[in-house]
Amino acid sequence: MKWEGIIKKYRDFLPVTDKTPIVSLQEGNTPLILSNFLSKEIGLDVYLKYDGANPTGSFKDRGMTMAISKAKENNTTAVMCASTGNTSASAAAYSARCGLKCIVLIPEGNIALGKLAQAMIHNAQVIAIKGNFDQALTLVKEITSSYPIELVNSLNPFRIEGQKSAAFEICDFLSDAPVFHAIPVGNAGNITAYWKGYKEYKAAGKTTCLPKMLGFQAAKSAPIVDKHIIENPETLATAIRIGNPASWKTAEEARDESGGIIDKVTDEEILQAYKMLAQKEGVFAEPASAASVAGILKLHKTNFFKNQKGNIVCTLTGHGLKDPNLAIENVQKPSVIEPDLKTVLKEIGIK
Ligand code: AN7
Repeated sequence: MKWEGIIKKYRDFLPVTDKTPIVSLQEGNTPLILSNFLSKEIGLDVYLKYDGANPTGSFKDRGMTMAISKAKENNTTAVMCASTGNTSASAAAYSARCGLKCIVLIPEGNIALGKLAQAMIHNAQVIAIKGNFDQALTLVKEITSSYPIELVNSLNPFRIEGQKSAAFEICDFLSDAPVFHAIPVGNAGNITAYWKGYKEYKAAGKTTCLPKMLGFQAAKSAPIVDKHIIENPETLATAIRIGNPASWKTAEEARDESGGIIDKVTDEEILQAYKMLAQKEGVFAEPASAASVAGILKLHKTNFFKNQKGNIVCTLTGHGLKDPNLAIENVQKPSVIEPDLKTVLKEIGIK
């Protein structure tokens, strides 16, 4: 089958018309990988929705194809976002594809190297603020509400519309909805989008059930779990270093309507899951993505999945290459040796 991106595939579920110029990089159709290690460990079939395999390396492309297509339809000339990195990379790429000006506000020093490189090479205007994501988003909201610049953060409803396509793909692949869906939570747009997608697919008769949504925040950036705004959020998973999520309320709705939970995982648990995915599954996802896996492992320890059957899907939201520094910091450095046969053989344990 020819794959032309999520808008063409799921057009009946999306607010597009014949007049919408579709701006696409053929996003979506990402792998749903059965995790042998996690399935054995937990006793249910655990699938990894590897959205790092999208064109710019994160799930943001699903929402961005919609937001940018609609911006073009409305004759917008400039778009703007605040970002912990992936939104800015995606906005910059889709803007470049259709000749839009793209302005991004990022928290200085807290965005992974790969994401910064992407925004810059796609020629976005990148502005680093001496503050955090929440402050950047406040500024962007103010500017886009006063000037003719389109907001492309997930407060833009077209972003959520596009992102719900990941839930459709999972249901199409499994022939029904999973029993549990685990997902990292930062600004909470994605959990909102998945829940909307699952509900719409069921209403359309495409599935028979709905999953329980399991959201996971980083322990020191967990406003929804802690029930208050975090002024100075911290975590090595910089993608979800967010203290006042824009979609807070709809994330709680997804949790409560689905009978799920939103919990938190420590940086140590995130790192462990991050390494496990790379070393036991061959799947390199960025640390924020590993929060979903860290989360189900945490729940497993409390017997949460005991006597449960069926599938768990974990969304891996971004590619591991986004944050090369973190990978290198957390493994043994290569040994440096003389370039002769004897020394190399000795190094690999052949006498
Ligand atoms: C890899 O790019 O907020 O809960 O500005 O990059 O929908 O915010 C990124 C978020 C999870 C959290 N995993 O998703 C941004 C930004 C990765 C991410 C999240 C993000 P939301």
